[in-house]
Amino acid sequence: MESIRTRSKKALAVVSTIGLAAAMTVATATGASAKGENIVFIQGVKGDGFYITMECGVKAEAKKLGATVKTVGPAKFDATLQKPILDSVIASKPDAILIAPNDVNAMQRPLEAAKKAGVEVVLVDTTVKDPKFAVSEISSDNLGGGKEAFKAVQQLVPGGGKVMGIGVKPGISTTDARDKGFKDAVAASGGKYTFVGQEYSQNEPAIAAQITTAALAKNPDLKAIFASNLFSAQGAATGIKQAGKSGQVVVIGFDAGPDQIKALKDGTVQALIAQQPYQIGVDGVKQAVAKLNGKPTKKKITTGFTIITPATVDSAAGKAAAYRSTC
Ligand code: T6T
Repeated sequence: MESIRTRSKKALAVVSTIGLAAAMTVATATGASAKGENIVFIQGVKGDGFYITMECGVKAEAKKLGATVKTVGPAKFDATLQKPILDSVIASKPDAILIAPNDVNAMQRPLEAAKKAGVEVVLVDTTVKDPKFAVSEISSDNLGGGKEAFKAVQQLVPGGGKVMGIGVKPGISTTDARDKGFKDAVAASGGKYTFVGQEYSQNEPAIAAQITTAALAKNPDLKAIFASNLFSAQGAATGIKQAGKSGQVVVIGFDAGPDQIKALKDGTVQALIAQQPYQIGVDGVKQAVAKLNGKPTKKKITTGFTIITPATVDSAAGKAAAYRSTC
């Protein structure tokens, strides 16, 4: 005769088998409607409105497609900090990563290693020297963006004069292309404008502010500054204010974070070139999921930008183009 204990053990076994079957049904059902791809988004740097907005797009699209996504990023825009993060992500064996590499050279081999380890790589925003291992490269037309910045200078300072650039640091595909686009456009403009130099902020607003005040002391007749990313533009605006030159020197900034929108409204900055980071995030997840499901992918996707001026900043288009600080 079975003891109560044995019987209840058996009963328990039946219950757990049913429980397991039920759990398996749920897993299968989830798998059928969504494959549950495991994606990691590695930002260019944490706490940057551009990548925060991109993360919002990444999360929204991942939710829509049933993928899981985790976001990580270095504390500074610096390949020596981003590489170990990438290495540990590869060790965690996700299905795919979306990454904004911090340097065209330094991140090349680490990303090739990701692909070799079986992780699909989608390059969002920045790229590397030879991106052929990547599923897709998704970014703004950065060279064109630099040229657009110079067109804005031509409109705002039609008489010509001295102009300069404040970038981040050499080796970043995006800002290098913007800086080049601006400089080339100045050179092609027939001598009315003089490019007095390209400086680098190291992505630190305080350094961009120092560069600006020093440049104004050296060239009191400076007419315009092109600051090719969010933190450079933020610092350029601070420098202009510190020098008491608000409205006297034209500042064109790339990106549209809250501080930059504020500077535009208070007249320190005259135009912002807002990218579409949310869309880059959406497209990044779409490409990763397509690849993982054997569907066609696009090697290159170029997203657009919106030029925001004081006249358009409060319009629906201007508001939609502004970056987010939370999702
Ligand atoms: O301008 C963006 C991004 O496109 C660039 O690659 C790095 O700087 C930003 O993140 C803005 O801070």
